Amino acid sequence: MTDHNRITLYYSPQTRATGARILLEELGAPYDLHVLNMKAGEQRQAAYLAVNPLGKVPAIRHGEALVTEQVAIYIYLADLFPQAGLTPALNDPLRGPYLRWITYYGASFEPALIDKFMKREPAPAMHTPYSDYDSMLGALEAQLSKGPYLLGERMTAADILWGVAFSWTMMFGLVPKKDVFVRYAERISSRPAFQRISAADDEMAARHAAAAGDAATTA
Ligand SMILES: N[C@@H](CCC(=O)N[C@@H](CS)C(=O)NCC(=O)O)C(=O)O
Repeated sequence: MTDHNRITLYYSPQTRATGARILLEELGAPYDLHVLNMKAGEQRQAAYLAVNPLGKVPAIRHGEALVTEQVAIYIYLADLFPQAGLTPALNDPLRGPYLRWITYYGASFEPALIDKFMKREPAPAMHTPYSDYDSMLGALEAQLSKGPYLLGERMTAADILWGVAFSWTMMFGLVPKKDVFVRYAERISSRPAFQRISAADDEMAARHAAAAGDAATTA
């Protein structure tokens, strides 16, 4: 692996950046972490706002390219390391469905989830980007029922995104623990990369909480 492929991942534990790190591990990609302690508010300081004006992680830097938005990051990284086999090639018939379902995450699932999490009265189906929550989740359930992966027999980067997402959204009670979702999440969460990064995240999150606590006491 040549050094020009080295990625910097702007990172905070137990966030949406965790999935991006799991993907990097699955891809066997060389990467460095630029860690932000969100409990200390580092994501809202000028240095990071110059990277992502929204103050959100994940973001990656690869050479001159800066990429934010996790769906874009997944597509970018999986394409950058095609030898890992986690992205259908441009001429693969699965390429379209792959882009459809990976994009569905940011364009339909998350907006629906945030409305649910905030207990907001959703707009009429015609005015939301996701129709209504049940239709949005039902379409996903129908697709996953074909299994074992989102695109059938082949695991792709989209499964890392969705597997991680189902793990945390079921944990927070935002998505019902239906068998199909539970089995799917387990398929991804039982993988060594997921296990490794989750354990590392637990330690990093504890260190961050302690550091933020110390700073608050000495302030
Ligand atoms: N649209 C962004 C959302 C990323 C996002 O919400 N990240 C959260 C962590 S899970 C964050 O950085 N929050 C920090 C903050 O807003 O202070 C994406 O898809 O990457």
